[in-house]
Amino acid sequence: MRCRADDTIVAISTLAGFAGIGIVRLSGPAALNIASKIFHPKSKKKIKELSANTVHLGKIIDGKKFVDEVLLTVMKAPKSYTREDVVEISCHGGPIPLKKTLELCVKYGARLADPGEFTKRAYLNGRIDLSQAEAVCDIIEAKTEAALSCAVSQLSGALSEEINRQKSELVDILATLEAAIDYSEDELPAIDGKEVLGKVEKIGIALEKILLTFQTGKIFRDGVRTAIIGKPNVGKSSLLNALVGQNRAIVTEIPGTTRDIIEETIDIFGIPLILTDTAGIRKHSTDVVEKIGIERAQETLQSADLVLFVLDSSSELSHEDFHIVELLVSKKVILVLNKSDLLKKIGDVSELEIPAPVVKISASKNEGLDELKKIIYNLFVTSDINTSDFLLTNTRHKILIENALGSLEKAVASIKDGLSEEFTATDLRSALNYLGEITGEVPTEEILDRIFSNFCVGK
Ligand SMILES: Nc1nc2c(ncn2[C@@H]2O[C@H](COP(=O)(O)OP(=O)(O)OP(=O)(O)O)[C@@H](O)[C@H]2O)c(=O)[nH]1
Ligand SMILES: [Mg+2]
Repeated sequence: MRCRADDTIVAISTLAGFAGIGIVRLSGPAALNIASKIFHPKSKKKIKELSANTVHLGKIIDGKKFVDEVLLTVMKAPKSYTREDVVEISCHGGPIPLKKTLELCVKYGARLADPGEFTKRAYLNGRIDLSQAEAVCDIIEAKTEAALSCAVSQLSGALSEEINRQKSELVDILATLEAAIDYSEDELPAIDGKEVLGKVEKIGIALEKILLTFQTGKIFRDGVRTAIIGKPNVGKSSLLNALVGQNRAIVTEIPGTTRDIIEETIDIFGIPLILTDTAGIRKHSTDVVEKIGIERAQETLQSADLVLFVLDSSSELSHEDFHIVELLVSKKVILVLNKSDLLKKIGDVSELEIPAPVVKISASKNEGLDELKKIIYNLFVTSDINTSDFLLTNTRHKILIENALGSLEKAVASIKDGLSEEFTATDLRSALNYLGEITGEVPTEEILDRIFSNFCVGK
């Protein structure tokens, strides 16, 4: 798998649009050669003779046509992101100069990079392992600073180190077992089954400990999909606006104001909360557009991790509130009693028979929101978590650790049953392989394609 690519790839590595600068990035054996065909440095130096890690002012030229004035950065193998020769051309950040420079690179022999291909090369060339490559994607997509901390810790190798520690323990046990299998009893002292058992169980405990961080890790990485649900006019859009801190959704005193889904992401003590405001749900609407809105609200509700069920505390519970309760089966819910600044008429909400925390707020007066945020955080983060410690955030890693644990359990059973060492060794080897897949020791093309296709082009 670890083989050097012989082609040179190119991509625009910055976001499409209008900006101060934009970067075209080349990586591969012909990077400098291609640059020499299109870049004329002001210093008149030869491109191939430029030292590593230097930046040069010059022009991109198409034949005789001046395309853009740029800065060209040279990095040489193996001291670059991909461990190959890399050239980064910082153009003016408009779509045309970038596209033109990209096309010129292709004209002189570069191939358009696939999504994530620069990072894939960094991995294939052994600069980072697979879990670190995956962390690069998480860094780019981090929605909060806490999510960034998790991803940066994974990039720095915190997860890989822990996995490698457990792998090395496994290799030690396997070495003992395999020696016993290969040599006769007279040549080697008998294996102490209890000692092996103790060691295997210790690895199991360490892996369980990593697994325990997953629930929180995943929430920091992916966020909580939160639907604001309630009958018309209870203040759902007002709540969205209050949480977002701006007038994002239209608020009026007319029931049925919101029709479409409105989505905004906010940061709740590090958790990305992906909030959606929805149309007020009522059973009997004759308005065609409102009906579609209600259908969308119900779909949003189904896919939500959390429902903020908003009630108007200044009016009595109605059959419409009870109708919504029927839609909330097996959902994580917070009952939000809005309009707490008005006279309370709502009565006892335990009649709704929803086992959910209750919070009183006034969306229009910005009251009770901190309390609501604390409740949300505590619903999802149950233990004291320090996001600078590493957290397991990736479902692929979680499944592999679970599989490894399954193999360890089988190994424990075979030791306890007094089966021959070969059985134990087979299970331990399979646990070792699962752990190896996390860091990508023996990856398949299929796994690599799946992982890197999630990246953006140019990374
Ligand atoms: N007094 C008071 N009025 C509020 C509060 N929150 C919202 N309102 C008022 O209630 C009315 C409805 O607010 P919206 O936020 O549009 O309610 P909604 O649930 O989004 O309504 P639909 O989109 O029609 O389903 C508006 O007149 C708001 O000003 C509050 O905390 N106190
Ligand atoms: Mg609304």
